[in-house]
Amino acid sequence: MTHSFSIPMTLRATTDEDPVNSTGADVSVPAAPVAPTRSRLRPLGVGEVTITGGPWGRRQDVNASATLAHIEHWLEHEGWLGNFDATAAGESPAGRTGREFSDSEVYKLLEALAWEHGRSGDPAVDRRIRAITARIAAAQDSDGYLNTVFGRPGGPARWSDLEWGHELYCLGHLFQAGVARARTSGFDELLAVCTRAADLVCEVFGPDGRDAVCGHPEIEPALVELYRVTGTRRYLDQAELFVHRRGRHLLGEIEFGSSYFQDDIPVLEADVLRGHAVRATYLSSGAVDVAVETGNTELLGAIVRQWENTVARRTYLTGGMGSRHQDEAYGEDFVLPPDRAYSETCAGIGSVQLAWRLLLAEGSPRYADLIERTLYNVVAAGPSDSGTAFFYTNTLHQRVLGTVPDPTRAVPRAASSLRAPWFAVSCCPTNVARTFASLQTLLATADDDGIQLHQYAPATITTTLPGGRRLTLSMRTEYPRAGRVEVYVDSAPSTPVSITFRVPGWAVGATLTDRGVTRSAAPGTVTTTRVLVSGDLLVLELPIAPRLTVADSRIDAVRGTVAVERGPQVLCLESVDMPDRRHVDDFVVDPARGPVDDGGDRIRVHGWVHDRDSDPWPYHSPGSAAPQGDSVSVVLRPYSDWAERGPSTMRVFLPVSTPTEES
Ligand code: FUB
Ligand code: ZN
Repeated sequence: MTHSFSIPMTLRATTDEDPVNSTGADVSVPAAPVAPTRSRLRPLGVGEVTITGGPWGRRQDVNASATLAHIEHWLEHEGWLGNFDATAAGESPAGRTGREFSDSEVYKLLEALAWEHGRSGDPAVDRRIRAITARIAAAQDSDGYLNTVFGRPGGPARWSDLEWGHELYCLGHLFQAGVARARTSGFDELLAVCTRAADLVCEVFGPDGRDAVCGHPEIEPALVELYRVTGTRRYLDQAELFVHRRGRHLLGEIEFGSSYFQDDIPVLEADVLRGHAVRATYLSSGAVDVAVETGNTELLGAIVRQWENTVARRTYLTGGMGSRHQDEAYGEDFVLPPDRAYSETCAGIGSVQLAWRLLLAEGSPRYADLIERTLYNVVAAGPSDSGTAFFYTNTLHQRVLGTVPDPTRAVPRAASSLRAPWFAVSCCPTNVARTFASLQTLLATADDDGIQLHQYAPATITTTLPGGRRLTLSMRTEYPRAGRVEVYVDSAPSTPVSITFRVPGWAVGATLTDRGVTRSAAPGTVTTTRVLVSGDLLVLELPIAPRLTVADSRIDAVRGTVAVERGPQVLCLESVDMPDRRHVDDFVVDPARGPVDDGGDRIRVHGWVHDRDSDPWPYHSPGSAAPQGDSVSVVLRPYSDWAERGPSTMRVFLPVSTPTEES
């Protein structure tokens, strides 16, 4: 597919206020994780959008009241916070605990706390941030170096293992925490720690320094954001260098091959995301950031091309990415087996981050479609309702009953049968926490003409459009349980304003009603432009009746099956909902009878229960298999809720009864 780009106009300054407040923070920059100096759409900050209820509101509340403290407890319990104290005392790395990248979990917690503080203003959260910042700052060397593994007496030298050491990766997460803090509370000690470290990175890896990259991309988007916060051009230049150095085999040979860390093909030349899925999405996010800030349309085009091919060939129905367990990586095109789905929660988050950047750059609703799919079916599936247990991988087919993990111990790595409180590699819980703490920033954007609504949730949105035009909207909805989205105008300028609604790709038959006039709204976007007055109501109706979905026949692993979706949610069958709690693999769908909405989150499908346990050989000539068994109907529920009721077998893709299998 060919694509033409222009990197669009500046949309930054939109407030009447003094652009620099008393803390030194630039208040014209949205308090959001991604704040381009120019882009087609302008992100809104944590203070401009408030989620007031619904499933996402509940997730934010649980994140604030349970998840953040849970994470801090585990960081102390495992000694990953204590590593900073030991480093400050000159005692590390002897007795150091955790993997080489455990510093990054502390930084991701800090980032989550910063966004949460920006959301709630809770002084207790502010105190947590200050306390953790002090421990981190104490561990920083006088020249800016900061890491609890490398560069310590008796330990490995600085930058001595770029393939696996994660030093730059960890600093990237530190910078994102510093950016979050600066954008929500102004410049403080944390940002000072960041700039000291970033200056050192530029010195060591700059144009005259080491021609090298980190084995795990992450510092690229972080340096761009640090540039956006501080205005220090060398941070952007350094990010650009890192992006363009990759793909030139600068990293040493490893068992998974150089594609694992995207060092096989230069970013400009690659056609699809490959290798380790988190690494790929983080690198691509950084490449978009660099492209947007430097006006590099070729680079932006390369990432769009890779994104299109990845979505078309390497993405699960849930939005999940990665089908290879061995290296947490993308499989070849159409290798998307549901029972081997790796679909790491972090890869889902990385995909959201990438799609969000592309949405800001280009404005196309297709990016928000993928964000919605991934938020509902990967990011929401990761944590439990309680916010204190997590999936690391997100399988689409659980064949064996899981065992309940010990709540007092970290589990080895990517346990997928039931959510666990903590992992030895615990990247996912902290990633979920920072995503939920800043989730409201994904709902809407602005441009010179008005507001674009990308995600639907009960919320208030208030912003200032160019020319000092204040606009406040309230969104009321029970989405995704119901498809009606009401948008009330609370206050508006006297000049015309555009309100643009995203119509998801699956929402065929949607309508928009404005001043009593209803018009149809095809998938894509629908816009109203007029002078709005307080009390005006716009109503978007999205058809969310459950629907059957079949996969491209090249996804061989799910041929002969159907999935059921309802609105943005992928549904699944769990054995706790089977007659007599039978194995989900015993159920076969009758495709002649569509899914029926049973009310609440329950969708019913009809089919048969097979009893094939006595079959001595699972292969037959067409038409000679055992006859279908009892006719039953079973309840499907949102995939994101699976395993909340204890050990269960589960599947998303349900086999269809076909003439070739049945007699
Ligand atoms: O390597 C750091 C993080 O740990 C990765 O992003 C995850 O996939 C996990 O391997
Ligand atoms: Zn992870």
